[in-house]
Amino acid sequence: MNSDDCLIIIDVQNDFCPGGALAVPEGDAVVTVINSLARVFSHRILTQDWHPADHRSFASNHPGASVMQTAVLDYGPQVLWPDHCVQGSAGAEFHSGLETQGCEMIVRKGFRSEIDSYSAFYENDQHTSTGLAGCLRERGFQKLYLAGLATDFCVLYSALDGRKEGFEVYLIEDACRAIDLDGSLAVALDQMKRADIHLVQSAALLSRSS
Ligand code: VGL
Ligand code: ZN
Repeated sequence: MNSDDCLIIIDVQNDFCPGGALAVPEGDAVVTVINSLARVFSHRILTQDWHPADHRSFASNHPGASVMQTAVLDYGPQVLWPDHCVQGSAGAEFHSGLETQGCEMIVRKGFRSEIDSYSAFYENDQHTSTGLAGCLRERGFQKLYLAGLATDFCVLYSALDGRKEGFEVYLIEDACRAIDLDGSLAVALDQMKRADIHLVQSAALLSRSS
């Protein structure tokens, strides 16, 4: 891969893996794929979902609400999740098998109690910036390759915002897994196609550079 390519590893955390609070089916299957990609990308960045216990995306903070229900918050509709990725908890840690040592930056998101943040670039109010776009531009990256969890939430919104910020965006399909809430995976793949986000498989990237 080239020096202006960056692998962005989204939310490969215990709570999104089997046994976690918001387990994505086969979520842990992305770990070996992402570790093998580390061999061919010189630049890797991690994101970490990082919520305070009183976070508004948690159903537990809405009396009478149930998990996976949609609520209307100040910025619009928001799925109410089980408590997950609470700052400092074991569930918020990266999966223990994930090779994080060579990663150059960790972007934490969702740390404001009132706003959720699926995207690595903008919080769910679509206005509050994480600062990532500026960092990537200053580092001179042009092509972003996305991997991680979950395809239809944090990976999707990161991919769409990456395009909006002018990057070329590639989704490494087999390095991601989806929550698939009411058909959300199919909708996500369609949205990404329409936004000119390229779908690629890890094998193609691995063979290209070996
Ligand atoms: C995510 C739901 C809530 C994700 C994060 O990483 O896709 N999904 N918080
Ligand atoms: Zn979250």
